[in-house]
Amino acid sequence: MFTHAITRLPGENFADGITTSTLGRPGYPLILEQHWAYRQALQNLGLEVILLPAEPGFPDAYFVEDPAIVTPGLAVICNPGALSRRGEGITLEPVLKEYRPVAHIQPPGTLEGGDVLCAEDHFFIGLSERTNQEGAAQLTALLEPTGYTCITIPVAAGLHLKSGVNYVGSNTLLVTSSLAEHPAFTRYQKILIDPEEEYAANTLLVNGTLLTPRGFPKTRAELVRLGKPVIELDVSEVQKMDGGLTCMSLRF
Ligand code: CIR
Repeated sequence: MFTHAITRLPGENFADGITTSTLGRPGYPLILEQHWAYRQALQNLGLEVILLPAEPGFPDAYFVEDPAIVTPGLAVICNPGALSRRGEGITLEPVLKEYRPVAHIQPPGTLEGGDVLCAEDHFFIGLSERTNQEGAAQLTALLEPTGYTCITIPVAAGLHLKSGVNYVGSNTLLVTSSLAEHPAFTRYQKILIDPEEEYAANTLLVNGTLLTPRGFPKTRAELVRLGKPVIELDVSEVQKMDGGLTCMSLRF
């Protein structure tokens, strides 16, 4: 069970963050509303939600999932592959230190939390434009002694590994077709995402409830079939910045 979530307020300049999206420029009042609803949903699921102030120097910093990883025994400050995001971990570190011992990914290793997917006692680490083999090896060396197994997965499409696959409990992965056939996923049940709904692969399991982006009815119907409560959240402005539901919090 998660008891805490760290979040960060999007700054007024959040639209200056990195994006490949062609959905248009996002609006500030609307992302604040969507971020509030997201925090509220986590709180309703029993989490204490920590809200950090915006970081004007780092427009992507409200995607707190990328600069750090938290496991039951450890917090890891990442070295993001995106140059404009290096340094986001500095203000997260003192907060994480209140809860966990903190380790660091060192250059030339790069790693972003969006590439790190935990399924029970196993970690999948995406090798992407943001996360390299050296970063993955450093994380593996930190996690394996604490009882986890780790495996790397090449990310050919999308920003991060979790843009294309997420664990939804019950030994089941919600996965896009480009990742579904990876041999590391053989032992899981799979919900294959409809090609028109790929964004919904970024669905978040929190204490037995699934948070999924609004507007993806086929995925929603599949998730409902799993028998867990499903909550839809509008994250249109977050999607415009290539982000999603997992990216906006560190759960532990
Ligand atoms: C970036 O490109 O770094 C941000 N605009 C989006 C990060 C999304 N994070 C995530 O998927 N974990």
